[in-house]
Amino acid sequence: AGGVNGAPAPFDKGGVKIALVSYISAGDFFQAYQAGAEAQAKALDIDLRVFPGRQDAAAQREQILQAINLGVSAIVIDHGLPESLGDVVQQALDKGIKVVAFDVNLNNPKIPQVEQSDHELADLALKQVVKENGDSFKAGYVYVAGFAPLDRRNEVWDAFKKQNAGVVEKARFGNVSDTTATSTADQAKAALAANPDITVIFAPYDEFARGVKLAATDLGIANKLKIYSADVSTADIQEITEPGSPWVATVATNPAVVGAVSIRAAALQVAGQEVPHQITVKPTLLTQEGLRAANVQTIEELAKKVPAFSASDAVTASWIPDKLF
Ligand code: SR1
Repeated sequence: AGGVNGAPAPFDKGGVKIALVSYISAGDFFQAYQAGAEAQAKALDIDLRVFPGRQDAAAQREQILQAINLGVSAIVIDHGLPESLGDVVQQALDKGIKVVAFDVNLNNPKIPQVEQSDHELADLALKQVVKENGDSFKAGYVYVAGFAPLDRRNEVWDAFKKQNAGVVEKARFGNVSDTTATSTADQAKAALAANPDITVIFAPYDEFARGVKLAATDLGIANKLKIYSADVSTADIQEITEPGSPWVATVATNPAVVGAVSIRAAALQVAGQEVPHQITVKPTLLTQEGLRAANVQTIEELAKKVPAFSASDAVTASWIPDKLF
């Protein structure tokens, strides 16, 4: 470890141990988030210990205890169930370990919360829904309660339905597991077969949208359905832009940028510098039409065209390299 020139202690010497403890590792979003965290850690000469998520609350608790025992200086907690984390997170704080939470509400003033402005994300998606479908249609909605970002997006969906009496939610389904897309596809197939009048699906997680698209294609109804989602990846861009795709828009950040921001929030705290309690990475609306017109095929191409996909100005400092992608 050589450290970072001009950085405050302990980053001047390098080798600072930080843990990334995830609840979910499967899927494009979480893999890109981890890759971004790793890139930012490398740029800061951090010894990043990654604990892969298995959608298992008990395993995540155990991993936090392991990280404490490893003597890390900070822990980034990526998703999880707040009720099973409170006491182990408190143990970390009591030992002077800094904690950052991404998309899990730990409700502790000492823990900065990173999020993608989920209310704005859902609002942008639903404005696009109205632009393309009017304010009167039959909808399907994909949701699983208990995940902070999905719960925040759900608040916006509930308010949207109240404000638009012509929007009727005919079916609600969803599954979060290590096979989210295929399990959601099975549920979507049943819901769409039972409700042939559904024309719009709000699926605010890319694995959900991928599942619904699979179901619509299998049922041969892709041409009468429009899917609106959250998140983006290279694979998503290909699914959105392919001919005849029902996936017409998504609202997203670059998850790698969010991963990098989470590590920066941890590093700043370890260096004894100020970090805001609420850290937001703002999402951008990406439409099928816009992606096709710009001939964008990968997340790297997107990063070249949309500055928000290459970097965020959240929690930066002069000593932190932040041009990573
Ligand atoms: C199960 S929660 C999935 C969401 O977490 C992140 O916020 C991503 O945006 C994804 O949609």
